[in-house]
Amino acid sequence: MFEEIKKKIEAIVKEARDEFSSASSSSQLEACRIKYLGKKGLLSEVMAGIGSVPAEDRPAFGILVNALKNSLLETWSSRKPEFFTRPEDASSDAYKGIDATLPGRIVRAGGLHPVSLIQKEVLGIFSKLGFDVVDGREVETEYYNFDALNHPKNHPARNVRDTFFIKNDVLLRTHTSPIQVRVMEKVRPPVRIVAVGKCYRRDASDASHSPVFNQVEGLLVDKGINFSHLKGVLSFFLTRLFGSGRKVRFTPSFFPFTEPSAEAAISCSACGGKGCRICGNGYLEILGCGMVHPNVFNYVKYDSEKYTGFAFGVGLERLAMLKYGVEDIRLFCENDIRFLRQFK
Ligand code: 2U9
Repeated sequence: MFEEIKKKIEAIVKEARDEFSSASSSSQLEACRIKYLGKKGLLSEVMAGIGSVPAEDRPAFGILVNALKNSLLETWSSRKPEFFTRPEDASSDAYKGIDATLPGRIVRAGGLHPVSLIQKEVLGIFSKLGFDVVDGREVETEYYNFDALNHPKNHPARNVRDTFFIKNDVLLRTHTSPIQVRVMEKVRPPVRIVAVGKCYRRDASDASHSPVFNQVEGLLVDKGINFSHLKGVLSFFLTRLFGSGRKVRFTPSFFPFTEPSAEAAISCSACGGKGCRICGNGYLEILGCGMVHPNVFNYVKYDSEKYTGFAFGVGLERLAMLKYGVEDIRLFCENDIRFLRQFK
């Protein structure tokens, strides 16, 4: 009985060896491997018949089948490298219809939006100076958006044509300043924060206006803070962001929440501050700033005799436009991949 099975196995192995030897392509060799050595192949079938082998012959049967299986595996693996296809072997079956000399497909990694990039950079500069980054609610009350920031009751910005009102007394914040008011209500001086987030104004959109934009505002309150601290911090910030080759200039301005108030500008990169077609008078306005108005301190119950502070505000889209040379603010929200791909 055992002799019979042994002969049968040896016949299968001989046949397999012949087929492995005559295979002339990797797909033929693979077909042979599956036929004889695969999970449902002929050798597995023979092995499954171990139950019909007399008990005393089973160990010898197992050893024989395993030895033959291993020798077949060796035959197969010795032939396999012959069909190993290299890119230049374009005539092989594996490369039919494929031009292996073509360059691979480039997988593009995503990048940050230019406004996120500039936001990161701005917040990074102020964080290193010791400012804490804070954010807050986009839906605000009239009190935090206007009253506590010393806007008179008849201020034009309170008008429904300038501000998005949700209902009486509730609106979409027009600046991030309510964040600072809320922080000051909770924290005693010294305060050193930068507030960041989206703001909303009912502006018709054009190349330099958008009804939604992003702001960063800073606030520093302590004993003995004066205008030279403001100039020092903001000159440092602008030089860090735009490079030491640019001059920084402060000119008087007006905001309800600061007194005195100023606007900071940097010299135009094209003309170096002399004045040209791009800038007009040689300088590009970047941000607003000033010493916090004592009325604002009164609202948050800070003693304005004891503490002084400076504040500033900057639009991130404007900064990104100046830094990256973008001429239309609307490009930032159009999601045009050809535009966005230019930033990394
Ligand atoms: C508190 C007190 C004072 C924030 C300030 C400006 C000047 C300013 C504009 C820049 C461009 C807004 O985005 S923009 O249109 N901002 O000019 N912002 S001072 O002053 C504050 C803020 C909070 C409690």
